[in-house]
Amino acid sequence: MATTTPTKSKRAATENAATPLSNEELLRLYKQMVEIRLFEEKCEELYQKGKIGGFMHLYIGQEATGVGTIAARRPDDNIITGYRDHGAALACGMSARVAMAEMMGRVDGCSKGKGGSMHLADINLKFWGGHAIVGAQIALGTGLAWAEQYKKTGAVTLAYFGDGASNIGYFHESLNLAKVWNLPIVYICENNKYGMWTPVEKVSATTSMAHKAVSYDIPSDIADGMDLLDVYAKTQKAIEHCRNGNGPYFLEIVTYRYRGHSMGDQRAYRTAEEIKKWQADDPIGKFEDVLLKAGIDPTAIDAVDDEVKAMIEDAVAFADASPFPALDEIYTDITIE
Ligand SMILES: Cc1ncc(C[n+]2csc(CCOP(=O)(O)OP(=O)(O)O)c2C)c(N)n1
Ligand SMILES: [Mg+2]
Repeated sequence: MATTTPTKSKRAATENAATPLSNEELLRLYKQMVEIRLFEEKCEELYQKGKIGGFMHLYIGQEATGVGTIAARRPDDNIITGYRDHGAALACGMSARVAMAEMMGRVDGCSKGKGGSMHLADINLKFWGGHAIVGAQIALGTGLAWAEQYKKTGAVTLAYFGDGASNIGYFHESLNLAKVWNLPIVYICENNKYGMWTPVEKVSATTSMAHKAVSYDIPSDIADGMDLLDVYAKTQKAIEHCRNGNGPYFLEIVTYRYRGHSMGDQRAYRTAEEIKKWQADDPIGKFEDVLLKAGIDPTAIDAVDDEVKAMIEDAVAFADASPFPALDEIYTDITIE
């Protein structure tokens, strides 16, 4: 594919292999992962040029988690996540134009240019954002699930958070209440092995995130975050559990972020070998092999790569042509306590 980050498809697969998805759907999900990767590679470039400011946390390496889980949701199921939110926003259907305008602080962004990278959101897509306070989205997501239960909508909430966030009070209080109230929520822990630059084993009593659900009597599973089909299948099962009135479910997704915690992180705390090892299992390269095995023509894959490249260029041009918010906008859309 067209990314500057190494992906590993050898394009050698020839036999047809059955997958639970149609070829059209496989290509659509592949396109979403490529869109996230190219969007973020462009954001890195724009950040270095000073076109994007503030904090920015990249999702590169974790694309199969966002795309694979969101592909399994019903359109009225809620999605809520932390500050590493670009992947979820795009997978929920936010256009690259609107997301890029927000990244660049322009009025045509989803938060009118006032939220930036960490505050992408669009409630029409049932995407409740982007939250900068570690773990806050676990409690907010639990509230969303409670509201859906109260209104008897049948909608399930998917709340995403990191391994680091599993040590915070919000996590434990939320899981407890969700079980007590039998809430329709899937807690999705994206275990990328680090909270900022601290390895999980230094700060967590157990390195198994799924194990933490046991103490709240919440059923759990572990998915391979580099394998979209595994993520998709396990999320489907989790959502079904919740939709059938069986209460909360916990899904640990083992994944890896290729980039630093945020821009400016020198990544001195991990080795080049470790990063290489994960990249050899790249979720996009791996999924490209799934497409080839399903009999999809390589030229169709190349065409998707080209289409996404053009889409990202178009998004940058759109964002660049959009104005910055007016100064008097600074007091609108904010909550003062
Ligand atoms: C309440 C709170 N404490 C600390 C921070 C600073 N902080 C930002 S990200 C982060 C690490 C979170 O790691 P993890 O939950 O594993 O998510 P990841 O960044 O790996 O996706 C910390 C401590 C914060 N934003 N909010
Ligand atoms: Mg983490």
